[in-house]
Amino acid sequence: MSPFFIIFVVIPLSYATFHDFKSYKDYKVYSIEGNNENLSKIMEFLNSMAEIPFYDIRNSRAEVMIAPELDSIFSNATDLFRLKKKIIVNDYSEIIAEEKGGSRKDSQFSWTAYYDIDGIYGYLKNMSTIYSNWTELVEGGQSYEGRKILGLRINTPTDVDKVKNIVFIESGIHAREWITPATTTYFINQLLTSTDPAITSLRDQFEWQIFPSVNPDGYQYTHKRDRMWRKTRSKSSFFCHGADPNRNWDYNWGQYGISTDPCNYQLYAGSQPFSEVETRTLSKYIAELDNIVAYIAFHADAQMLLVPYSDSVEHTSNYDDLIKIGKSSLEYGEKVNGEKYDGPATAAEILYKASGGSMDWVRNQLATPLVYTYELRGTYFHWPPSKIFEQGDEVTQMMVGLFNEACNLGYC
Ligand code: 0X9
Ligand code: ZN
Repeated sequence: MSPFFIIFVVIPLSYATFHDFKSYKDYKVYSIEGNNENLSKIMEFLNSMAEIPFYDIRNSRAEVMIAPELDSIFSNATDLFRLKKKIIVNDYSEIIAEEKGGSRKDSQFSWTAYYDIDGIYGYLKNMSTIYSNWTELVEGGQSYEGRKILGLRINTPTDVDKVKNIVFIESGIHAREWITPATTTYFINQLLTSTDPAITSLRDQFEWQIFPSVNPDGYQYTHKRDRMWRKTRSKSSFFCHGADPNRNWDYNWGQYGISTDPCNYQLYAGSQPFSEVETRTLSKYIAELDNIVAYIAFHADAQMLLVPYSDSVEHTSNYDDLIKIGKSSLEYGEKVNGEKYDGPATAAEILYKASGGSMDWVRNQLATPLVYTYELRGTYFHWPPSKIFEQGDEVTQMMVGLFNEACNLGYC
């Protein structure tokens, strides 16, 4: 082959292949039904053959995203394993196109479009300047590609000379769950600007440490390259990247709901606990905060409220309180849009068992009394940009309901 061919044709072509935004043209989402054992087997088979951008197995049913070139293999495999299949999304690229079409005002952050990491960090910086008397930009850790994990600390002055308890919000640990950073900045905006007494008193009662995107490399990758990316962006093997940052924390690491394959697209737990710089640095930052009363993680899109622990059906010492408080949160949320969430309950009871999550580590290591994971709404990590405010208002009220009941029960 001529060296000119390599320089002028092969190199630009491969550059384009690896550096373009993946279109997901004609990728379908299927629902398949059958017994759990066969569902696990088919997923094992498909995962060994190709990259499966998304799958989820629950209660004799799975949802799986299939590339067009895998379609006939998938069809044969479902016949072989005697599984019933149904198409639920015909072309995922159409969903991505709708999402990209959000309306944004020039140079102004809004909640009618999705912003990349620079947009989100720009917003946080801007707020820390506008409200410089009682907010501050904080650095919760670093990422593999050298980004900071930035958050906003909100601490309004009080008459009483008392150190406030901290509410810590972790959002966007899974890169593709776009509604979580958007909802989190929406909630920050509510705390900063609302005049509703329920929200201003919530703001004043605690010190808030809010991190909209704790996996900034992964999040940026979903904007620039691959909308379905979930993990970090570290090098996990010669050809593969990333570990699931919600399987990488040092509590029962590597036991349930994980993969040991560095190329597994969703669930690789990392080479060891805290192998990822993001979880290692963030956990250190959190451990140095003395008085966290509540740790809240936002995920999408199972529409449920989870309490620790995620890898066991065993209940924590204040489980009954967690459930009461969680119920109040969901009741307040439901009043906004009439939406019901599953739970509160442990992930092991209503979702699936998963080890190495942040929520479990925080509860076990720091004995933080109130620990929750909110799985927000959406379908296949998509939520229309025109409706971000709907999710934002719901979550704001969920926070009001959560802390109302928490204070009633003496946690404030
Ligand atoms: O699997 C997860 O990490 C979460 N679901 S998601 O679809 N957003 O990926 C559930 C998290 C439950 N909590 C822990 N495993 N700690
Ligand atoms: Zn998640």
